[in-house]
Amino acid sequence: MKEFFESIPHVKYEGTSTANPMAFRYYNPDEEICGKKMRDHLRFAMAYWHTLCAGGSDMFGVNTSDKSFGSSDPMTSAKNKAHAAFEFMDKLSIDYFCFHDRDVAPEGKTLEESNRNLDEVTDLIKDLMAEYNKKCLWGTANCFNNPRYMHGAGTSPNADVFAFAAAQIKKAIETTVKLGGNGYVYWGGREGYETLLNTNMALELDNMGYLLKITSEYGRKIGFTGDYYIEPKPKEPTKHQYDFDASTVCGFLAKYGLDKDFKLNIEANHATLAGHTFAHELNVARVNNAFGSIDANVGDMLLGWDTDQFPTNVYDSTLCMLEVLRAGGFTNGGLNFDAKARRGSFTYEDLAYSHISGMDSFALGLRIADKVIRDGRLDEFVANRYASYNSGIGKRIADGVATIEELEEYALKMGDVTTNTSGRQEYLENILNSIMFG
Ligand code: XUL
Ligand code: CO
Repeated sequence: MKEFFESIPHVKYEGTSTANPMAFRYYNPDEEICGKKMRDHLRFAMAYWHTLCAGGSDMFGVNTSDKSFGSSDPMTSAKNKAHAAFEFMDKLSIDYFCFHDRDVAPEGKTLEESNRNLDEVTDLIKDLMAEYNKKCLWGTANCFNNPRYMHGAGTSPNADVFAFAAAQIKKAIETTVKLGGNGYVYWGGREGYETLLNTNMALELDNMGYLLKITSEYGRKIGFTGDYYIEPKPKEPTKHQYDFDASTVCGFLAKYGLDKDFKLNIEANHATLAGHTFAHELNVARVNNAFGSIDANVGDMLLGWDTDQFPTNVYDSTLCMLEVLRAGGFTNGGLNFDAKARRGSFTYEDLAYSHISGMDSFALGLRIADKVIRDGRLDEFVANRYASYNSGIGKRIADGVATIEELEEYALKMGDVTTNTSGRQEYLENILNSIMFG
């Protein structure tokens, strides 16, 4: 097969002294950090839709980057794209990929034709996975692009659309199983609404719960043993997306009895759109036993939409990796670069530079997060801050045995609280800086 990315070399770790922009300065895949190789901590994945498909178009202009990979015939282009995908992952030392059904093979005129296209291209992808030793982090169905999904998929007011979405998801799960996917993601593409004037929210939510139930149960029946994830997002494309944020999704999962079989895929840009930090959303997932996987990207604080930029903010990657380490690391999840180079960064070299910058930022974040944990001062501070729950009345509260009468008697005897101590936020921020920058 012809080489597609001739200007991209095999990118290697060269350490911090290198000035080579086609090298890693922090990501050394086989180096061990707290007992595990960096590649196993980070489990980097390439997002097929951005890296192989997105051409830089926006509301004001057409593509700036050619992603047809040498053919205008959709099936030939899809097969060339598969070869290009594995060449790219190989050159960048990316071990995993994530895909939507419609990223890898073109949609046909009927569902049957679409399924046939998917089978044909994924036969090739399966061979390429074996040849290049690459794995599938997760698969998903694109139930938002086609006009049939204009009012949603599982939350469409039209039952025919619900049926079509169910059939499409069934096939996407089968395809994920075929490729040995570690996970399957549900992102509620257009599952939300624009106006209550035309919306039956109760029915839409019940239908969405039912769609997740029957499709996820089907996956288990055909031998899918990986994780199911919901990916929260508060808005865009709809004004009110039902999967608003991690907390909302945890409540939804519990209501529809799905909490035992679903975790969360947290995306940084979606967190900030919901008015949260990335670390907050990861923490909510962790404390609800729903920490699963991550879409690593970043938005622009001055823009109110999903810009899907490559993440280069090392504070964010450090706080993210702290959450990952505290969750005990990834099991089936990983760091998927749901990110695209800017429209003006239109060359193949930019594809490499953007992945290198994202991978190095998270590798550095992992190195610093490990130092923060080994340093111990932040953990020690937090443990001491809650020490009043380790004995006496606090322990009785934490154990859930303190009665309301007992608490009243305790408060009356106290007269007033005189034991509050400083939260020391600035002191702690300075500790973090000193660990990061020496
Ligand atoms: C959209 C988004 C999706 C999901 C997969 O904002 O993040 O790409 O990650 O459908
Ligand atoms: Co995403």
